[in-house]
Amino acid sequence: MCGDTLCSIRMENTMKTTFISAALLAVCATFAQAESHAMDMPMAHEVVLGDLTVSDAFTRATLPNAPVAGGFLNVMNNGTVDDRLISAITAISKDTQIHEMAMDGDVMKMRELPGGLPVPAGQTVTLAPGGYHLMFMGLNGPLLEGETITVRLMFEVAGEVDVQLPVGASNQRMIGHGEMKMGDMPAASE
Ligand SMILES: [Cu+2]
Repeated sequence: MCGDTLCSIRMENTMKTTFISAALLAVCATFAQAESHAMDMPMAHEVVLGDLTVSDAFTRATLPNAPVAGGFLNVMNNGTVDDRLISAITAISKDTQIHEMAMDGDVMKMRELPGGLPVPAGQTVTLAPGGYHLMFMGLNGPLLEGETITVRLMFEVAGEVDVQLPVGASNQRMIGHGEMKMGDMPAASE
């Protein structure tokens, strides 16, 4: 857990003295504790799965009887093989779909991507409010700001990975940022 470079160097240099090593291990343990404490807070983090890096995942708080919620994240494909997000599943809802926003006449509507969402080699695909998103259909209960939900993503090539989505404010637009302006798309429409 002690990923700190300075810490690693110190560890190497002090292997000759078990007493000092033990002291430094204690320091490392303290760092590790600080890190794990920080993970309790809603914050950006990354999950690596093969050539894919999933980052900046979040969802948004819902009203008590809201039937649906959206899930948002980035998927970077660092490899040379195209991949595809084929499905997602979570305990918070009865069904999870992969949606896109598209114009239907002059009305913006969302619809399911039955074939999943391509993640081309060398590219980053963004799921964000107003664009591609995960749609949690049939919520088992409200999502409360400050909580974290777990969503399992299934990719055609890379396989499966569990991603933590901190629950942000009902109008959060992206991770680490807050508010959208009044009159923007309400959360209930996504
Ligand atoms: Cu949707």
